[in-house]
Amino acid sequence: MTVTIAREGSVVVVTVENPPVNALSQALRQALVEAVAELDADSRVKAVVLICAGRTFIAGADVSEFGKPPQPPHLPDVVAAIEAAKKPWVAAIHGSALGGGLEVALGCAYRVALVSASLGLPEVKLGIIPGAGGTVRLPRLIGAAAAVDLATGGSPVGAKKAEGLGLVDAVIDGDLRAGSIAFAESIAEKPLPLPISHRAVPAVEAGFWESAEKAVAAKAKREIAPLRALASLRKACETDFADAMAFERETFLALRGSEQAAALRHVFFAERAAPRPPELAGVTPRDIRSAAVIGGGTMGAGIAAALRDAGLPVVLIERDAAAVERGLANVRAIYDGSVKRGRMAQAVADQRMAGVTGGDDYGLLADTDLVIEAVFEDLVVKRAVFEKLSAVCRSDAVLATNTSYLDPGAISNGIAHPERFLGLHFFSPAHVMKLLEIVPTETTAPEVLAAGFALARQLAKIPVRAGICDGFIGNRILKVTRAQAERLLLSGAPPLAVDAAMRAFGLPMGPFEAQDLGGLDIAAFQRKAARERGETPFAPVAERLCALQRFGQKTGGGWYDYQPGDRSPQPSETVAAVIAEAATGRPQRAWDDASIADAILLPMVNEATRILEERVALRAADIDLVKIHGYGFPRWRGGPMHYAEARGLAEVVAVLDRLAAEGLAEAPSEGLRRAAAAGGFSAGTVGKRCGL
Ligand code: T1G
Repeated sequence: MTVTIAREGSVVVVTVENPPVNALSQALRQALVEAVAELDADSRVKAVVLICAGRTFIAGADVSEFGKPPQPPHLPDVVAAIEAAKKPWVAAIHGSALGGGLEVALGCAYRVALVSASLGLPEVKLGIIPGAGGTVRLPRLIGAAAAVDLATGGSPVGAKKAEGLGLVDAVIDGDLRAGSIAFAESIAEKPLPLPISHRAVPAVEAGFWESAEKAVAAKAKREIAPLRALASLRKACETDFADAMAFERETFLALRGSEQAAALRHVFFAERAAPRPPELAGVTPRDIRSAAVIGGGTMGAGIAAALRDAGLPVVLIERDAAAVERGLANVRAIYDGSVKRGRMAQAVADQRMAGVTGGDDYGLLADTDLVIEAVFEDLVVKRAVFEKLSAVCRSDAVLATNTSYLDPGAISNGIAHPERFLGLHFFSPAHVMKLLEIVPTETTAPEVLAAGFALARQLAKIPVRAGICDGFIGNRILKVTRAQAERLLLSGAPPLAVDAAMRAFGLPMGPFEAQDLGGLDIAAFQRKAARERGETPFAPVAERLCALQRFGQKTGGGWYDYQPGDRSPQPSETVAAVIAEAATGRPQRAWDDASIADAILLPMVNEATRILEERVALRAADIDLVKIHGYGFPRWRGGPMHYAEARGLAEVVAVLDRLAAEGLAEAPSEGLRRAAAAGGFSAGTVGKRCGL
């Protein structure tokens, strides 16, 4: 970490360099306070430019320091020192001025930004609120309404919008350093502007806070921080600066130690580690500049759109001209939907669509870098596709299957250059869902696996390496979720209660509502394949419902009944009768939300631990990312593995032992008992049995 001071006439440029994102470590805070004192004492200095080296302005407090006691100088004091400086400080922003970085900029007399810069207060995404005046100075500068949007939503704004809000004083297009020095020279002789902390907050109309609270609560759902940020903003608008700062700091420190903050920090670092798995360090990925998708159904069209959204030209292959037209129409429908929802301009949609070429001739793929197969989930059908691809594609092209349940090794068996093959498991809708399970086979070359991870970065997806087993990571755990949900039905908890309990835990919907949305026939198809492999999937009620052609919303009834045109689930007498019959002779017990959640979540953790033991997943955090980005597990819980660790694995094992004794779950795995004894899932505790 360095802070360098350079003279440009009467303007001094203070350059911060603390890679990778100029986070406000203790050393940087100290250096900034010293720079203020030094420059205040230098009469030759008329103005100061604060600029950062590297890819971004200060991206906030150093999140990696959050687990430790805060060290002085504390950030509020650093900001106050800059604000009280005798010379005007100009914050010169490029990249992202986020959190504490924006708070430092709010301490400066002026802010200028490169046109490509962004500014924001993302603290709520880490389960905290700004802790150095963000909720206190921002409303004084840009008004309460705009401040509420920024601080409770956590999303940044671009430089132009920031200028419109009055958050920055000028937008610079070109050389930021030169532009900010010129700006500093232009204000150097002017009287210092009134410090933001001394400014009054513009009044708000009656009822503003009440309606803001409703809106923030609706968006935040169970996340605590957004409403706390709102409370701090209101305090800032209704009391004096000092009281408001004290309130903000107290709230910040309280949240910093909270479970939600710990969970969101865990996810923050897991998401940053995911694209760079240590096992691929130093491996150069194969280059992907062109792509193709085989199959224009729901998944194929979504994958084609995701590739186009990343700027790749796409060829969409289908078996014949009519199918090609249907496939192209499916892609077009995705863009039409985005335009209709105001998420994309028509011109952009047309440009994206123009980059999709349809065809039924595999010869079109002779020079394509990446081909992703997304045809019907049948081994014979998929193998036929790869036989053709194996013949026409370059030996260094990357060939991938989007299978969700079949063995990629079996699909690629016999193709030429099998080292160019891997599984890329997208989640529906593929152009929206962030998760990408990357499934190498025994022969996948490291540079091809690395290409999968690089593709994920290109598509702004969260990549997780998954080993080969039935359902990889996510769907394997989903099978346990569904089996546990059925066990609950047979022991006295009706679908409505199970779904309500899982929503109360924080999931967007319960297991039965989710199946009705996706279709019970999908899981039935997988169970059939599992039985053919000699497995005994547990789904006694679902099997009976499928026999009654109750496949969910699409058939007007599944676990629930649905009125035509109405997606709200209605309890079903038919289902209740099927459950009663299947539960005959089984012990019934009373269930509440917590015990239902335990009976579903803890067996998921148990299965996830087996997945770790078998190295189908390499890190517990990877499993958390899969469940959060692929299955709606609440981010603020940190994922099932983090949740279990935070709760205490010893307690998890004890509850599972009790459930197993009642025949309501499998007993804890050896790996889970070992992790409980070791106090966590960290590397090495779970895998000992495999000699890892
Ligand atoms: N602290 C520590 N490390 C950080 C960091 C931070 N704030 N931000 C990023 N990193 C690390 C990250 O782990 C990764 O490390 C590397 O930098 C590159 O990150 C008082 C208390 C800035 C938009 O929430 O949003 O200020 O994996 O891969 O895609 O009010 O990082 O290489 O070892 O994400 O170019 C508020 C969080 C903090 C911003 C760059 N600030 N960062 O994105 O790179 S709370 C944030 C980001 C706060 C005050 C409060 C992004 C980025 P490694 P990356 P990127």
